[in-house]
This record gives sequence, structure tokens and C-alpha cells, in this order.
Amino acid sequence: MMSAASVQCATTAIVAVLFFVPSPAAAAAASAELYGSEPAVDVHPCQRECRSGEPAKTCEYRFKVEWYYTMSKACYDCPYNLTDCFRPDCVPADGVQKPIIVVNRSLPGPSIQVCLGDTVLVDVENAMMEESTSIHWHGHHQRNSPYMDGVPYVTQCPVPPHSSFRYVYLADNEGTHFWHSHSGCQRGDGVFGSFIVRVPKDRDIHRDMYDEDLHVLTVTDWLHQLGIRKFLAHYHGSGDNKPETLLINGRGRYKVFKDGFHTPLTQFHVTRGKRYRFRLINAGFLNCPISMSIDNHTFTMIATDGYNIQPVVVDSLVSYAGERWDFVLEATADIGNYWMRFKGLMDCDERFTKAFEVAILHYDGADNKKPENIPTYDNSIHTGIQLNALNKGSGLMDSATVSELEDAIPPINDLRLEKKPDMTLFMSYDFYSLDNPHFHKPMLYGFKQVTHKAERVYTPQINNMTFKFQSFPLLSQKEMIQPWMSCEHIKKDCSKEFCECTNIIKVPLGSIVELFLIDKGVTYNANHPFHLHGHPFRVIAMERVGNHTSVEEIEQMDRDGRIVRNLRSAPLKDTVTVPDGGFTILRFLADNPGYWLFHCHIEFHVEVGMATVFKIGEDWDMLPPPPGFPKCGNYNGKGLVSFLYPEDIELQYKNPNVYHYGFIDNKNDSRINMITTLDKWWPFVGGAHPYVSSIANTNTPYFSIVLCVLISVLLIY
Ligand SMILES: *[C@@H]1O[C@H](CO)[C@@H](O)[C@H](O)[C@H]1NC(C)=O
Ligand SMILES: *[C@@H]1O[C@H](CO)[C@@H](O)[C@H](O)[C@H]1NC(C)=O
Ligand SMILES: *[C@@H]1O[C@H](CO)[C@@H](O)[C@H](O)[C@H]1NC(C)=O
Ligand SMILES: *[C@@H]1O[C@H](CO)[C@@H](O)[C@H](O)[C@H]1NC(C)=O
Ligand SMILES: *[C@@H]1O[C@H](CO)[C@@H](O)[C@H](O)[C@H]1NC(C)=O
Ligand SMILES: *[C@@H]1O[C@H](CO)[C@@H](O)[C@H](O)[C@H]1NC(C)=O
Ligand SMILES: [Cu+2]
Repeated sequence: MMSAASVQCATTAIVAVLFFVPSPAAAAAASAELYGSEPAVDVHPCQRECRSGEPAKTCEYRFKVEWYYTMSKACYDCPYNLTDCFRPDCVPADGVQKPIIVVNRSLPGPSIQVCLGDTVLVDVENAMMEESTSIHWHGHHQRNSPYMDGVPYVTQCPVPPHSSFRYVYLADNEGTHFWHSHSGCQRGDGVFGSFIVRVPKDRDIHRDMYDEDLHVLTVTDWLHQLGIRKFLAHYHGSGDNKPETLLINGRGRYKVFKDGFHTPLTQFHVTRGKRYRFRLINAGFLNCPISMSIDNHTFTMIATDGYNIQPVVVDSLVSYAGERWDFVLEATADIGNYWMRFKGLMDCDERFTKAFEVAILHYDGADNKKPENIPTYDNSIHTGIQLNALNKGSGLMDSATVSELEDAIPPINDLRLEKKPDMTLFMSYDFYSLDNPHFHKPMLYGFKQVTHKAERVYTPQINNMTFKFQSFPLLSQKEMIQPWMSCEHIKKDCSKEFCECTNIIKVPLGSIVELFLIDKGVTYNANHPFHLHGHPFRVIAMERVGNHTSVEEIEQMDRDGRIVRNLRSAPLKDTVTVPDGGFTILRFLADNPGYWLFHCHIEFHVEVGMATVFKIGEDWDMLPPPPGFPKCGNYNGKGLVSFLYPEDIELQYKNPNVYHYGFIDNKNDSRINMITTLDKWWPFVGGAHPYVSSIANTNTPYFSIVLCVLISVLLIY
């Protein structure tokens, strides 16, 4: 079915070829012999130089999610023949064979690189045998497209095997982002990739600081078994939760083969005298913050989580799972090869696995020998100034916290900094010794009964509650939400008993929320990076108080004026760490109606309930689900219901009066009738986003693209 609209789309694609940017892979060919190198790949037409006044594009991708295997037969003679390591479908990882889950048989999966204002359309095909999936676009706030956030049981039903799900949304937030599965342990098993949204050079305030913008650096911790296996061993046996190693852009060299051969390392090519923008993404899975340094180079941090900051020069950087950091490296050292060193902290540190990996910074003209000296965890000591250091507060000489950074442009009229917050929330959390029935059964193998201490599983609680997902998505099936699901109906002493509920925090639309995240520092010397969906926040304070702290202590500090808030120009982020025995204070503007997950980005922690949901606005403020949006829930022989067994609810909540069956009955719900009369939810229809309207005002072709997309979408339906 060829139509005028699709012809116009095709024309747009051809025009885009003119602005094709050479792939970084092409530059890498020079030193194929010693290290091997990426073969040149077809660059997606949307990966282009962004120019003001040029029309936005619709960028289509197909992701095939499937079970796979590292060092498979596709790898032939890898690593003895390094060229073989770069064959299509060969995932060498660190040389250790193991099952993985990947998108399109590559690790990381396909990179999405678009320009601000493009529309992104990704068809995710679940080609796994038995497991559901979903993809979250980490860094996109899904304004006007809340159903595209990719969080199972919050914004959508999980995508079942043999099915596809189409994500469509506007790339309206510039910067370094990534996509990853939001289902189970899939991110740790390999379902992640980079997602870069560029702006025209004249709109990039750091444009004069770098010459090239080619290098994407995705770091992650890596296990030698499936995440679920590690999870089960840890939560039901005495297995640990410590990642063995790290991968840099999916590569590493853990396994030593015959004659010292190993799988290829990632290398970054630079030309002496030039300045390079690096985009670092921490796609980490477990409790393994990653510290990075580059031999003989400092680097200048310019952005975090897609938001520009005042440049700061540092010697090393710590990144936490879910964070992104952009930096500029000036290639001013002698021509040569230099190690980029990555050290795992916390569960990856010298007490445990010493997870360590390197990449190579290769200057054009240098020989193909590896840098001299053999880097190890122990000889990679990070001295000098460290940014985002682990469990540190402000005011230290040799480290800087996020709240000490400054927004690149001092914010003007930013309500988050000017106004008194409309709402102040305290979220204190830790891990507690409770009989969590998922892992300990009192009288049988209770927390204190089990033989070995390593078999005790501590339970995370945020404000005494452990998060539980429902059988249906809160956003798309909000009519099934029942009062008894909320935490208010729990009538137990949750400091002594396990309490599980769907903790939904209601925030009026348009409120300024000040959020204290407090790590009480009770169990372990831990560290949790928190990620907010749907909204960026300003990080206005971050302190370590001591080995332990409490809400009362921090409230007292605040009353005494001992908490210094950065209200001048606190940086914007969407993922942030909290010092153990300390706090981080965030401020966000709750202007994106919907149900948005807020959670620890350590997979094992969110999996056992270290999460809450913000309900922003009322149900009628939210867009209706897209047409035909999939539904799910419990089936009781008559229809989808919120729960099957009233007695279970009674046991949990001890208040039989608060529940009733939650049949879907849209027809009798006047609110739902009202919202379905609103316009379509698609992001570009009536979507008055500032970026979009400014692009649209300056060039009319944009409208033809919108039209083209709209018509294509309608044709598909
Ligand atoms: C992924 O693989 C599918 C075929 O399975 C292909 O159609 C698609 O173009 C690939 N996607 C990307 C982004 O490379
Ligand atoms: C390595 O493999 C490639 C093809 O996979 C082949 O062309 C090349 O000759 C091999 N090199 C060596 C040294 O065997
Ligand atoms: C790199 O730094 C090390 C340690 O400071 C020094 O010994 C070495 O000479 C430097 N190498 C180059 C090429 O500058
Ligand atoms: C958690 O429980 C303890 C003990 O019952 C109580 O003192 C405290 O106020 C509770 N915290 C919250 C945030 O509800
Ligand atoms: C915190 O704990 C460490 C290690 O257990 C101990 O050495 C230190 O004295 C403690 N600090 C305070 C202020 O209690
Ligand atoms: C529909 O809602 C109205 C008002 O809440 C109620 O009186 C009526 O019984 C409902 N009808 C059905 C069929 O549930
Ligand atoms: Cu955590």
C-alpha cells in the first residue's frame, strides 16, 4: 500500500543520506591486526549531523529480543583469529561462554542515535521462548506518551513471547541516554543499548569544547551465569550477589585462552590535538558502581543524564547503575596507547570480586602494541579529584558530589529552585531482618532459624513498605486499582513484620516536590542509585551524616539550618546516588500526569520491592490509553479482576471492609467516558512541547513529516 505519505517519507530518508556522518567504525579499521576491530556497519539514516532548520525524521527500528549464547559457533576461531571475533552474531563478551538475552544478537544491542525532535518508532519483537519483556527508554520522560515508558505493571502489560509491541514517542530530551529491558534480570543478561539524542551544533552550549562527538562508552557489571540463576542462589540458598567482572561496550578479557589469547578489548581512536566528546552510560545491573580513570589524561565533565553542567576537570569519575556522564577528553598526550581503567566498587571491590576491566585509548600513528604495564585492580589507584565518589558528602578536597555541580546555564524562573516546595516527602530506607515470606517461612526456615548467616535475606523497605506490583498496569488499567492495594490499609507493625503493598504516592499536578532520600545505614555499607521515571529533578543537596542516620536526625539538621541547599543552579538529573548513612535531596516539578515508577536501579533490589510509584495528577489529567492497548490481569472465569482470593487480601490487610471486586467496567465510569473523548494520545498531535513548537515555528517541512508519520501510523493500524 504505497501512498503519498510513504513517498514523502522515502524522500525524507534520501535527503538524510546527504548528512550522513561517517561511522566511528570506519576510523577503527587502521589497527585491525592486533586488537581486531568493528567492521563498518550500515549507519541508520537517523544517525546524522543535526542542523537547525532541517526537518525532523521518523526513525524506525526493529528489535528482536532472544535467548543467545556468548562465544557461539558464529565466533568461529575467535579469539585466536581476532577477525572472527567481529563476525556478525559473534558475541565474544569476556570470552566466558554463557547464556545471554540480546537484541539482534549484539551486545550492547543496536544504538539509537537521533536528533532532537525526531519521532522514534521501535517494534520490539519478543522472540524468547517463555519469558515476557518490555523496553524502557531511560532518560526519556514520555511527556504526552506515558504509555511508552516500558514499565510492566505500571505503564503497560509485559510483552508476551511470540508478540511484538510498538513503542512510538518523540525524542524531546537531548543527551546521552540508553534503553534497557525493564523485565526481570534481562538488562543484566544483555538487553541494553545506547540512545543518543543530539542537537544542532549551534544549540549545544558546550560546542566549543570539543571537535568530535563519536565515542559512546557503555559500562556494565557482568556475571558468568544468568541473572535469574544468581538471584535464586542468593535469595534461596547462600549464593552471593557479586558480579564477577565488567564489560566496556560489551567487551572484556576475563578468560585467558591457550597461549595467553583473549577476546578483544574496546578501543577508542583519537588524533593528537583533537578534543573528543565521550558519552558514558552505566547500564549496571547489581551493586557495582564503576570508577573510571584514563592513564595520563584528565577529562572534563560537561553533562549528566543528558543535562549540561558547568565543566569540571577531574581525574576519575564514579558512575552508578542508570547514570550517564558526558566528558571531553583532549588528546594532548604523546602519541601512544593508554589504558582506560574501570574498577568496580561496593560488591565488586577488593573485599569480593575485584571486578576490573580496561579499554584502550589509541592515538592515530601509535603502534599496535598494547600499552606497557599490566593493569590490575590493585595497581589502578584513583588519585586526584574524583567526581561522584562513593558514599561521600560535600565540602571535601579530593571529591565532588553531584549537588556541588552547577547547571550549565544558571536557571531563570525555575520553580524548583525559587519556590518553597508544595510538598516535602521523606523516604527513608534500608534493608531489614524480617521474615519476608518470599524467602523465609517462619517456623520452617525463618530469618533467624536458618543455619548459615549467608542464607539470611534482608528485605528492603522504603518508609517501612516493600513494593508489590499488581497483576495489571496501574496507568492503562487504572479502573482496576482498589483501595486495599494502597499501603494505608496495612494494619501491622511493619518494623517487625513484612509489609507488602503497591505504594502509590499521590502528587497534585503542577506541584513542586522536595524529596529527601535517606539511607539509614543500618544493614551493610550499601549504596543505592535511585531513578525517577517521567521527570528530571534537581539535586539540591547530598551529604553523608555518619555510619547511621534517621529521619529525625535529618529533620533536626534542617531545622538547625545545617543543611545547605544548592538553590542557585543545582544540576538536573534522572538517576542519583545517596550516600550510605546520609541523604540526597531532590526537587522536581510534577507536571507529567501519569503513574511513574521511582526505584533503586540495582536490579536485585527493585526485584524484591525497593520501589514506589508517584501518581502525578488525577486520573482525568492522564491521557487515555492508545487504541487497542493490550490488557492483562487475573482471570476468574468471568473477566479480568484485581485479585482472585478475598481471603488473601484479608490476611494481608486485616480489614475486610476495604476491598471489593475490581471488574473492569469502563462503561459505567463517567471519568473514563470523559477522557476517551480527548484527542489521541500520540505525542505529536496537539503536543505543545516547547522544543517541538520551536522547531515547527522555524520550518514548515516539519509539519509534512508530522503528517507523514501520522498518515503512516494510521495506515499501519
Ligand atoms: C534487527 O534485526 C531485524 C531482523 O531480525 C532487522 O529487521 C532489523 O533491521 C535489525 N534492527 C537493527 C536496529 O539493526
Ligand atoms: C581469520 O579469519 C578470516 C575469516 O574469518 C580469514 O579470512 C583469515 O584468513 C583468518 N586469519 C588467519 C590468520 O587465519
Ligand atoms: C604517564 O604517566 C605515568 C605515571 O604518572 C608516567 O610515568 C609516564 O611517563 C606517563 N607517560 C607518558 C607517555 O606521558
Ligand atoms: C516505620 O515504623 C516505625 C515503627 O513502627 C515508626 O516509628 C515509623 O514512624 C515508621 N515510619 C514511617 C515513615 O511510617
Ligand atoms: C563507622 O564505622 C567504621 C567501620 O565500622 C568505624 O571505624 C568508625 O569509627 C565508625 N564511625 C562512627 C562515626 O561511628
Ligand atoms: C453505575 O454507576 C451508578 C453511579 O455510581 C450506580 O448507581 C449504578 O448502579 C451503576 N450501574 C451499574 C450497572 O453498575
Ligand atoms: Cu538498591
